[in-house]
Amino acid sequence: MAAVLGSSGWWRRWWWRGLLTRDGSRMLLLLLLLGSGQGPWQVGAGQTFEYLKREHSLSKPYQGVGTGSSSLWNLMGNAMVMTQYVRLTPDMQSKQGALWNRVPCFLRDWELQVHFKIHGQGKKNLHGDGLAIWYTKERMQSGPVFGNMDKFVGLGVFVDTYPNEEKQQEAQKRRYSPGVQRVFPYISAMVNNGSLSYDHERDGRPTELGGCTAIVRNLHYDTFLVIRYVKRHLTIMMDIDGKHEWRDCIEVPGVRLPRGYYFGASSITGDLSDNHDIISLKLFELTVERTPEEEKLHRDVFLPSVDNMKLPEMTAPLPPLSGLALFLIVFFSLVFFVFAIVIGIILYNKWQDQSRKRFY
Ligand SMILES: *[C@@H]1O[C@H](CO)[C@@H](O)[C@H](O)[C@H]1NC(C)=O
Ligand SMILES: [Ca+2]
Repeated sequence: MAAVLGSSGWWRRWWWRGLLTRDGSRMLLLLLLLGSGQGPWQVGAGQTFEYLKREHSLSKPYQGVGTGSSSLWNLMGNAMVMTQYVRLTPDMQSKQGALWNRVPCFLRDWELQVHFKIHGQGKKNLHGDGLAIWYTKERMQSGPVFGNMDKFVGLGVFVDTYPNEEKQQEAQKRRYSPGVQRVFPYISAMVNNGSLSYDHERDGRPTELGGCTAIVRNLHYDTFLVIRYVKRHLTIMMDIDGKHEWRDCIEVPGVRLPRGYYFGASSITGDLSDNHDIISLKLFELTVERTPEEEKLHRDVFLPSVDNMKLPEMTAPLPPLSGLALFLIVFFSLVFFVFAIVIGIILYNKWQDQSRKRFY
């Protein structure tokens, strides 16, 4: 099919539009046009096919959600299934909820489209804390990171609605330098091998792979997020302006994620709250061509990692002072101190001499 249709202009436009479409309706139209109900969905420059994977997807009516072992999705905490959405948390203090896929995902290249809604009574910056989308080794754990465990193993994408760090700095009467200020709500991503803690007080700044501002609360149109993982390239885009277009947020090459992890979504409220709703999660398998070199390069990994990852604020701790260094520092400090006192006495005497002279 790629060979036949690959170079024609109208077809390329279709691909592109398909790429920009999240609601499947146009996709269905195209599939009908192609006359194949289960046909592939072409998204790239002739080598990418996209299939919806029902076992990793969630949509209305939420029949596969429940507690049974036959359910595709399990709920946790305060999460509730409604007719039009799955509510992770209601707009009430100290709630947490999550939604986890029961089927591990063994796809190599995939795209997760998240249709979500965050809304509530709180005024600007008086709402929280946001929601997270997960692809992790563990599932159904509760904890402090948007309702999921800390030191998770895998990928976390956070839609953070409350600027903890900024509020703390304000309280201490300190100001951000403009270059480092992040405007909230803010989307960020983190890859963890289980060794890193998510720093809630700093909104994950020390461990973030990238991020962008995303004004997503209380909007009257639909808001979407897409997480695409192709050839170890992680791309996160959003459609939150009601324009039906994907806008870039995060792009990181060299992201190694093992297969067989679970998709999930979670949320937490504290003193501040919001309704955090998931309307749908659609996982597409992306079929991409790999050169033999890429095949070799993209072998399975057992721990998540990011190539050439320099965590900006993980500076190496200073080596402990050796005994000799400590001795020298103390010694020279003492020498300096004595020297300063001697100089001081000399100057004082001189000054006294002079003032005495002035008197006579
Ligand atoms: C886990 O990640 C940390 C921080 O990125 C790194 O220092 C450590 O070497 C990693 N551990 C393994 C076993 O790869
Ligand atoms: Ca926060």
